[in-house]
Amino acid sequence: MALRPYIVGNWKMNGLRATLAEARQIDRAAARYPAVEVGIAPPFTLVHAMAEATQELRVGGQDCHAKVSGAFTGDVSAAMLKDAGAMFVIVGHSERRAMYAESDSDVQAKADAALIEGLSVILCVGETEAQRDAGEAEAVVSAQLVGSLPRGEGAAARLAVAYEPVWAIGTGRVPSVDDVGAMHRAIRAQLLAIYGEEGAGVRILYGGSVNAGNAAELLRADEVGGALVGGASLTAESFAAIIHASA
Ligand code: G2H
Repeated sequence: MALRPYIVGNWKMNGLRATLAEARQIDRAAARYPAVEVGIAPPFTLVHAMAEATQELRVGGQDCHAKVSGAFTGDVSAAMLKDAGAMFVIVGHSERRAMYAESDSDVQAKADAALIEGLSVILCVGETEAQRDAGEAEAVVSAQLVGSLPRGEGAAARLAVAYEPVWAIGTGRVPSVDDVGAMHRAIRAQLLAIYGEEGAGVRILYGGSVNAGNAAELLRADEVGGALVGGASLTAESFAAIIHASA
């Protein structure tokens, strides 16, 4: 793995079960592994406090609105995330795409807005089980990349792509290492085609039921530059084990 591994916890809507106390412990664990970059995307309500309470962690948002401000009840802009202390934002997670009908162009607008505000971006892509069974996985992911990758000047330098097969999210099922490697190679080829040489520096994370038991094997797959971790990032013990496995 040529690039520094990037291990990011996506706490989803678990800001009561996972708390700042857990984040502080994860922060101490991250300090023991300087060769690994560690991030957590907590619910919005914890972003500021977590950024204040930790030293090593990159703190991020799980989504943002594409506009800077305005009458968008319930939404949070990239500028507001930045103001709260966030360093990155996840966009295009399949839960957002499915539950809130976010299109590729919506995701692209969010990624562009985040980059303009100085945040880094983790852009999620991934196929459903039906699409994989139909042999369409690579075509689906390719179309998502074409439609949602940010294209502004220097975008690749602050971008990571997370490959998260929808059928592996929260299910305990993971693709084979060969399948992960094949998809990550295809994503790399597309990044190079779109960004030229800069595409080589974009980390491609694997996400979907990563845990302390499977992390080391998944991280060895071709072109896997880290992991986006949901359930197993909610306790310091399991998340620290994943950080250890990536080091
Ligand atoms: C996939 C992942 C985190 P989990 O959504 O982005 O969640 O590890 O719980 O499958």
